[in-house]
Amino acid sequence: MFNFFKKEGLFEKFKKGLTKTKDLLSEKFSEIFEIDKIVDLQTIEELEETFILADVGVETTLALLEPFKAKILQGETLTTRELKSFLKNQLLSFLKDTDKSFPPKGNPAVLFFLGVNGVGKTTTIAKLGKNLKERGYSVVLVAADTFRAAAIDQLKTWGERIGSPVITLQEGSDPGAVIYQGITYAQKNNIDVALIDTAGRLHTKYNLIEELKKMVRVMNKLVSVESQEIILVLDATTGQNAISQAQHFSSAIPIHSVIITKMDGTAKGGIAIAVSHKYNLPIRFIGLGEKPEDLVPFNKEAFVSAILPD
Ligand SMILES: Nc1nc2c(ncn2[C@@H]2O[C@H](COP(=O)(O)OP(=O)(O)OP(=O)(O)O)[C@@H](O)[C@H]2O)c(=O)[nH]1
Ligand SMILES: [Mg+2]
Repeated sequence: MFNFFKKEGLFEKFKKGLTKTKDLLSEKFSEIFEIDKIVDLQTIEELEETFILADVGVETTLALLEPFKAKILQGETLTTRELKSFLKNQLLSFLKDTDKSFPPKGNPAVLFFLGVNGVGKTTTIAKLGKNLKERGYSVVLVAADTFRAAAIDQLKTWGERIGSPVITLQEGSDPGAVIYQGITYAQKNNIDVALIDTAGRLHTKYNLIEELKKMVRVMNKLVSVESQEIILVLDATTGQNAISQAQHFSSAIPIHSVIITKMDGTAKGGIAIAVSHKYNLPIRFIGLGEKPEDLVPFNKEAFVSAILPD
């Protein structure tokens, strides 16, 4: 997975893209960890405040620091240096891994994107489609966002730019029907990866979630679960709301992974920890800007060392 983008400097780019979150956290952390001393409850409380400020969320923050609080309450001594090293491991364990290859194996592999309005589903599909093509995969884009004519046109334009076929039906068509056509097209034409764009929808709207379930059922009839990846796209700038989106969507649909976009513009990068920990979801990529090369694979070691430097 980490070889997905083999280009130079990705690690640096990843760290640079996290600058806002890093700046917010590192100032506080450097105060806390500056001198090696015995940790007291006040130190833990300062850490709690800092994580909550970076949108790690109250529940995940408490879970993250609970073992250290317990140690102190039991009268164990812990130095700030020890705490930092334990905390790093704790953060790493909160960020879930996946052993599934990307793209998944299948003829075709199907990547299914969902999320609320404007999070970056369509542009992420374009970025990934371009990258997959550069790596020698044939791709097809499937315009299952039939809600607006403009959404179909947006995907068509991307398809032209990256030189990939785009499967569309008229505005207002059943999105399941487009998925059926898109996947069968890929099967007939021996296309490696089908990327399915869906309409942005509120995670709280019952009928829109039911529609999503129906789309997944159509996909399941055509391809095995092993060859799919159902990807929830979240916008980092929405902070705690993104966590609520992860909760609602993952209780309705079997989400396999998450892509967090717009990480470049926000200090709310802590949501990666909360989403991954609370809903057991691996983070595949993060979006660090609007250009194709701004979508980079998530690397948890780099993430943790960016927010908690040595
Ligand atoms: N800064 C920044 N902007 C991004 C990123 N990803 C997407 N965007 C921008 O977010 C805006 C919305 O992107 P779309 O891809 O149209 O979002 P969508 O989820 O398909 O939207 P709907 O189809 O309306 O639900 C566009 O202006 C994108 O360029 C990112 O990682 N960083
Ligand atoms: Mg879209």
